[in-house]
Amino acid sequence: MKTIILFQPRIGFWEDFNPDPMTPLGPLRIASLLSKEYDVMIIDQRVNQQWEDELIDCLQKDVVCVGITCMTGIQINFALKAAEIIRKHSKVPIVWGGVHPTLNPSQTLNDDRVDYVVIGEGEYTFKELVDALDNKNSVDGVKGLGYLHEGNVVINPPREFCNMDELPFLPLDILDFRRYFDVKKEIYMETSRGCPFQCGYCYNKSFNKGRFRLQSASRVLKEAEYYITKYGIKMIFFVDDEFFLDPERARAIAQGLKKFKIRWECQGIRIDSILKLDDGLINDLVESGCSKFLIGIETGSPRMLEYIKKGINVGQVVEAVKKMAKYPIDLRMNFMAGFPNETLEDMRKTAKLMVELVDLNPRAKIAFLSIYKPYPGTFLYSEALKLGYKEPDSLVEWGKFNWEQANSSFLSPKVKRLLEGMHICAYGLRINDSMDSVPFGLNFISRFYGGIARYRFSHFYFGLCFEKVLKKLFIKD
Ligand code: B12
Ligand code: SF4
Repeated sequence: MKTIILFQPRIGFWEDFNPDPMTPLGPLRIASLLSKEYDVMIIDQRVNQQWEDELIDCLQKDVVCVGITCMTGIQINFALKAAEIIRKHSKVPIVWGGVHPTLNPSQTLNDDRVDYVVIGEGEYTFKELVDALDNKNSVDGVKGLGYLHEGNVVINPPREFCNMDELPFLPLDILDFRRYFDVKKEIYMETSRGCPFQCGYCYNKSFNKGRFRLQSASRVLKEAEYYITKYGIKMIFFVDDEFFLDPERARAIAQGLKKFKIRWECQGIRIDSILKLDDGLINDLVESGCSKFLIGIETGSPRMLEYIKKGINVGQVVEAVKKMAKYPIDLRMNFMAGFPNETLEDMRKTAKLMVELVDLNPRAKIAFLSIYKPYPGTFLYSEALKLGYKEPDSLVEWGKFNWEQANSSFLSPKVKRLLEGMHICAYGLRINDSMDSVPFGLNFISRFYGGIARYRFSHFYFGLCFEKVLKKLFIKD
């Protein structure tokens, strides 16, 4: 059997705090169509300190190609380092896929550590590419593929979206099981792709062309049952961008999950979706083990909510967070600051709303206050360009795009300092979070630190920011 190597690069420091790393869904999904005909090896830099040796060893086999996944940001750096090693030890083609190569295919192809780019959903495009490479056939009919031909970038016509119900289950057997599912027995699953909303900072409009595709409830339940019974999974994290767009589907999933006695959480739920959930459905969610929603609120400024096209207002945010207070479901709220044209007054409103919401509902905590960074294919990216934002002009430059730093050129030095302070101090507003993914010592310090963080957000004061110094001292990327 010939070999396909799939490489999952590291993303950042927070991975060090998670006892069970996230399921590498991108690589597993594309492996699912190949694992019967090829020996597919996933090398995951996040779980394997010896990844370099493992990579070099694997390259000695009869390898058809190496696939690398990556999103925008420092993950690109880790991916480039791996690609360099591959180039040094082998002549196999290197295929890049995932969000960043999809948003920026031509520029990605201009790096000499890239041979092919898979644009958008990768399952069928990668399968056809692998078959073509294996059989030494032309790739010019492979939809959704980008490559260089005589020095010129060629982008084939786009591929139609796949039918998610027809995708095989994840081939978990190709993973070293203990490395992923040992502690929490938690798996990541997707049950839909895309989202019809238009948020100005989000990859969706460009990546998913605004198209929302769902798996049926019965398929979701079959897949969940397979992981639970075959692998002893006790916790599912649904990574969908918006899980509740079809409430009847959500109800059927919740009702079907009850018998398994597991816990589950979901990543994507909008404030207006929460407002539409009826009591019966929320009770079904609770009885089926749903214990956490991650919600994007983004900003406390009505002006900014409108500008970023979030499609919600502050009144709805307050109402939804209050509504959920009577249910045993944790809320983890995401915020952002540093948008183009955002003023200090807008940021002050965000800080104020964060504290207000945490007070409204004892289960509501801040997940992150992210520093807004523009990436291609979004409305706010074009807004940033109007303000003189200089797009990174190579893959290497995109790898310096650090989500933890405020370095967009449209921000003043004062605002940059403030944002980095807000970003790091927001971790302190997670106090009393179960923090199950954080070591005990850090959990203890963070509880103690909560009062300071709260003071800072209530008074919009991020001066004398010793937190930034501590982060630099103790945390590596
Ligand atoms: C889970 C998740 C995470 C996890 C880790 C993800 C991982 N890959 O390991 C964590 C929590 C760590 C995370 C962190 C962040 N994330 Co995130 N995350 C997600 C989320 C919700 C799901 C990812 C996923 O598994 N999807 C399911 C898989 C199957 O989809 P996929 O990876 O796209 O794979 C398909 C194709 O892309 C392609 N493909 C993928 N890889 C490859 C490789 C090859 C070789 C081929 C051929 C094809 C291919 O085929 C796959 C099947 O069709 C996505 C949103 C989403 N719904 O996808 C955001 C998303 C990827 N995250 C995003 C962001 C912005 C972040 C953060 C910056 C958030 C923040 N502000 O702090 C940080 C990154 C911090 C850092 N230091 O860099 C953005 C990325 C935007 C961009 N331009 O890259 C997304 C798209 C969310 C959004 N709404 O904008 N994230
Ligand atoms: S609701 Fe979420 S996934 Fe949908 S466009 Fe807005 S940010 Fe993106």
